[in-house]
Amino acid sequence: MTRYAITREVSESLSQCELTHQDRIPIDTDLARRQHAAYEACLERLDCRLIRLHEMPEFPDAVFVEDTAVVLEEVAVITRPGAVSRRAETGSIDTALSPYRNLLRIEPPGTVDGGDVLVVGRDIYVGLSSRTNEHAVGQLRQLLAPFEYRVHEIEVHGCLHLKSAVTGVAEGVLLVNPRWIDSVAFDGYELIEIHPDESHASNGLLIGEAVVYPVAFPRTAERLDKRGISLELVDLSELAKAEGAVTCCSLVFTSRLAA
Ligand code: CIR
Repeated sequence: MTRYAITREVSESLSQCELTHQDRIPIDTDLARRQHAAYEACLERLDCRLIRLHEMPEFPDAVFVEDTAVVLEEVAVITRPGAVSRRAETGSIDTALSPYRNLLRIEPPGTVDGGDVLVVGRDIYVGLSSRTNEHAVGQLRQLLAPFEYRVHEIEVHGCLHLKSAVTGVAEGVLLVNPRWIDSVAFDGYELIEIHPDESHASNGLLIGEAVVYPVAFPRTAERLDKRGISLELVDLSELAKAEGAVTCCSLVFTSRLAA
């Protein structure tokens, strides 16, 4: 099995990104590119073979490839992103994924961003957010029924995506911000709460046994470290100004196919 990570170069136009819960502040695009390159190097250290897609200069948010697809073991679902400005980002993702997975697609009026889809084993949690609607949840349920996934919907408040509020950091262990979701939905998992002073700290990217995690949240990092979770720290300060985090910048999956 080879582990792959699809990434995309940072767009020159990143400063014109969509913003929902954050104010616009200047972004240093060159620094964003260097930080993104360091993130890619981190993925490579974690044994990912990179599939680097070309920049889409006219799409400020195209670096956030996570929102364009949900890649499962058996199939991948090409999303229909909630922001109209991001809809056309999916075309090249479709092409990049097609050698590795059969592709299914979300159709209008469904909208869903991959950032709202948290897959934990056979359970798929879908955040109802400003980007993701119930039509898309219904379509996901139908499309994935043959593969025996359980699709659950979760209300998300105060943040962009479900995965801004909760991500998996080890088998059966979730990192959560209880202010943005009702963690009762995740009864049965071991929950680690973020440090209350670090509201954006609940997004970590689990690859194998390690978690790619932002340097920006040392107090929550300490909690993870105490729990024995191995962290690979990255600095994504510029992409954070575009409301991005560590899961958003890649689509990680395994395949028997060697490209
Ligand atoms: C957006 O609003 O769509 C981008 N500025 C940020 C997307 C971040 N994606 C993610 O968390 N999955």
